[in-house]
Amino acid sequence: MPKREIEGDWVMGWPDRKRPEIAAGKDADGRVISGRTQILEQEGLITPTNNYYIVTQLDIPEPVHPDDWSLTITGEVERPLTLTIEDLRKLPGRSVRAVTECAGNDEGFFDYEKRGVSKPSRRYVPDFKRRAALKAQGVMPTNDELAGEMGNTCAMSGGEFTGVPLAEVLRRAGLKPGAQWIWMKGFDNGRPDPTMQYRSMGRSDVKVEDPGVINYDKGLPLDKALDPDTLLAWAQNGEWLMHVHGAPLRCIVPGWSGNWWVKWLSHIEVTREMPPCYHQTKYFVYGKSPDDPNKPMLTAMGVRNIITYPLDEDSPLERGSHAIRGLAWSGMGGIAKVEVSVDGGATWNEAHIEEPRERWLWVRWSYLWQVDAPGAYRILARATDVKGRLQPQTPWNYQRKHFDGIVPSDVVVE
Ligand SMILES: Nc1nc2c(c(=O)[nH]1)N[C@H]1C(S)=C(S)[C@@H](COP(=O)(O)O)O[C@H]1N2
Ligand SMILES: [Mo]
Repeated sequence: MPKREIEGDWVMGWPDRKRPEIAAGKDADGRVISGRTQILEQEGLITPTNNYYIVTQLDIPEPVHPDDWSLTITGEVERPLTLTIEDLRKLPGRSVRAVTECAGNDEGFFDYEKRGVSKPSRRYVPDFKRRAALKAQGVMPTNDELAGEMGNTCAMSGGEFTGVPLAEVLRRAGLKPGAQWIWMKGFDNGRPDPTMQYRSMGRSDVKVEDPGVINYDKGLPLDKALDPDTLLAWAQNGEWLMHVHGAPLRCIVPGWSGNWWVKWLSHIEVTREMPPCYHQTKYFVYGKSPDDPNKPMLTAMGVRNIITYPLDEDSPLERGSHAIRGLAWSGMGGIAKVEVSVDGGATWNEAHIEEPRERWLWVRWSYLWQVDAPGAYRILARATDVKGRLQPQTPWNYQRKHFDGIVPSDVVVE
C-alpha cells in the first residue's frame, strides 16, 4: 500500500487528521468573545468544548475565582440562601445532554422562505475580523452586511452538562405561595449594542430601545424551572465550565433557546410577576413587526432538522449510492420520526434514526439513496417530534427567531 501523509494538525506530538476549529471573534486584548461552530464537520453528538459556539449579548465579565463566588437566592422564598460551589456539589446532582442553540441561528432561511432571496449556505460563517474592524472604526454595517453577520447553522452545539436541578435548590429555599417566576441574574453587564438588534431584524431603519447599562437576566416561568432537567451547571463535557461559557455557574434550560441559559449566574430572585428583563421583553420575542404591541417572549424551540449531506454545493454527485444524512432535535424533547424525499416532496421515505435517541440532544439520521439517472434532484427532510409536532412550528417574526422550516438540498447528479 502506498504510504500517505496525514494532513492536518499535530496532536500530542503526532500528525493527525484536520480537526474543526471554532471561528472566533476577539477583543482588543486578543481574548475570545464570540465563536461559531463548524457543525457540519462534527461526528457524533457532542461538540468538543473548544468548538462550542459562544454568544454574549453584553460585555464578557472578568473571571471570578470560584472560591470568591457564591449564589444568592432571595425573593418569594421561606429561607433565603447563599450557596458556594461546594454547597451546590453536596446536593443530589445530575448530568443532562442537550443542544444549545441561539434563537437567531439560521435566521437567514426565513428570508429565503418568505422573500425568495437566494438560499443561504449552511457553511457560511461570518468574518469576525472584519466585524471587529468595522466596530473599531465605529462604522455601521449596511443592511446586507448585517443580514450575513449571524452566519448559518453555526450558532448551535451539543453538550453534556453537570450540575444540580434548579428545582432542588428552590426546594431547599422553599417557594412561598404565589411564587411564579425565577429571575436569573448574571454578573456580566454592558449597554446592548443596537447592531445586535439590527442584525437580528436584518434592517437598521428602526429605532431600537436603549436601556442603558444592564446586567444580563431572564425570568424563567415556574413550570420550566421545576423541570428536573433544568440545571444549575458548573461543568460541561466532563470538565469545569470555561469562562466564556459562564463559569463558575450557568443555567441549562433544555429545549429552550440559548438566551435562557444564563451564564455567570450570581443571583436568583423568586417573584410573583414576570421580571422586567430587557432581553425577555424587547429582544428574544416574537411579533409581526417592530411596533406590534403583542410581543410574546420566546420559550421552547420548534422542531429542528437539517440535512448535513448533501448540500447544494456538494454537487455534482456521482451516480450510485449516497447516504443522505442529517441532525434532528426538538424543543419539547425527542424526535419520533424523520422522513426524506428525493423527488421534491412527491414521495417520502422513513430515515434510519441512529442511537442514542436522547430527549434534549439531537439525533443523527440517514437514508441510503440509490440514484442511477443523471439530473437535478430536490432533497427534503422533515421531522416529527415525540409530541407529534411537525416542521415548521414557528412562523416568520420580525426578529427572525427560532427558524425551524424545511430547507431543501438542490443537487445535480452526473
Ligand atoms: N449572563 C449571560 N448569559 C447568557 C448570555 C449573555 O449575554 N449573558 N447570552 C445568552 C445567549 S443569547 C446564548 S445563545 C447563550 C450562548 O451560550 P454559549 O456561549 O455557552 O454557547 O448564552 C446565553 N446566556
Ligand atoms: Mo442567543
